[in-house]
Amino acid sequence: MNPSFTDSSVPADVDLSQYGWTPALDDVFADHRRAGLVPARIMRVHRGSCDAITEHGPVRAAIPARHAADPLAAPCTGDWAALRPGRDPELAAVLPRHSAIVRSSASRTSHGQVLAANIDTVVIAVSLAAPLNAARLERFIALAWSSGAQPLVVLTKADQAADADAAHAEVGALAPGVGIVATSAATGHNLDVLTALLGDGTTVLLGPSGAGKSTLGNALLGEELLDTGMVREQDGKGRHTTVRRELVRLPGGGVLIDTPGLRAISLHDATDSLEQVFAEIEQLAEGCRFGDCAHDAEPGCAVQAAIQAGDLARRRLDSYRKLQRETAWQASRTDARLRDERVNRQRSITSHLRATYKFRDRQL
Ligand SMILES: Nc1nc2c(ncn2[C@@H]2O[C@H](COP(=O)(O)OP(=O)(O)OP(=O)(O)O)[C@@H](O)[C@H]2O)c(=O)[nH]1
Ligand SMILES: [Mg+2]
Ligand SMILES: [Zn+2]
Repeated sequence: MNPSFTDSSVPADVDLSQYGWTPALDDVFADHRRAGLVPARIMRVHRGSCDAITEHGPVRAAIPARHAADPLAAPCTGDWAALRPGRDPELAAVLPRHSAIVRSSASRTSHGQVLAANIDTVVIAVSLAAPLNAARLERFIALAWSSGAQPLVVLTKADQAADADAAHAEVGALAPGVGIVATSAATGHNLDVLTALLGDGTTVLLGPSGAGKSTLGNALLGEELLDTGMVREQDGKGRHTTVRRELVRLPGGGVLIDTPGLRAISLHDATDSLEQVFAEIEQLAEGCRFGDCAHDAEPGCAVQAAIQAGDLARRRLDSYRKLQRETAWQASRTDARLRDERVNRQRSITSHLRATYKFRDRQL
């Protein structure tokens, strides 16, 4: 950590544009600057503090407890923040996000959990050395679309693929409108293509444990900065080697966020993104006789016709329905929570008003 960051006489030694800072953010930050705050991008979050990069190098900044109250607003890796400099730097504000990966948290509340913020590309790592899990890939793609960033499927371990072309085609059928590139960190295959695709934006690596996210990250970095681990012999599953979300700068421009392998992905607010994940079904549905066709037993159903003709896998339709039910349920939980919050807020306003009037009445 660099304590000199508190001293404004020290010239800036980090160009934050290399970390994704834009002129538009300069405008957003103007008031913070006037208030004596400095911009920083959050690289890593700890309990009660974070590591962030500033114009004067990396610092550890305290995160006041009030920022943890709303999990969706809590600072996370990739966030731009306004820090109050000093001997003990402190996070004062989180800037508005242009994209965020939000999954439904495991808790009973309907709050989401932000995995990474201000992402341009979501790389979904899929190992070619293990059998394809179609339903899981569909979830990852829905999660990626709903973030507001561009998904990209990266097939890893191409050097171990039984039939890379067949796997490519299989993934293509699950991911309409999503780019797919097969890579190998072991042989370097297509790493140049991937580097060009990612450009100088912010990329997050998502995928199950053992998919090769950190190994791919190191290959893109050109050095072993990220921890990697072995997979189990029998099923190719990883051992959750990466334990925290971590932002690093890529040598050719752009930044990379490595993440721990996700065990389960619950979608948070993905209703719209499902239509993109299952774009071919939505397109077929335009040919159904009834506008509100449920693609069950309705006459003139183009979706069922495509299944009969072997043009659409029944599994895809089942999967779509399952995820639709899940997001509808999530949405109803969110609605219930918002309603409760509104009621509580209203109650406290009412009791406050009552107390005020009582007080005034007594005064009169
Ligand atoms: N043959 C081959 N093995 C690879 C390749 N990429 C990764 N591996 C191996 O796959 C295993 C898991 O790699 P990691 O990079 O740790 O996987 P991860 O996705 O980061 O896993 P978590 O951090 O647990 O989420 C390691 O043994 C790697 O050596 C590749 O391109 N080819
Ligand atoms: Mg890892
Ligand atoms: Zn139909």
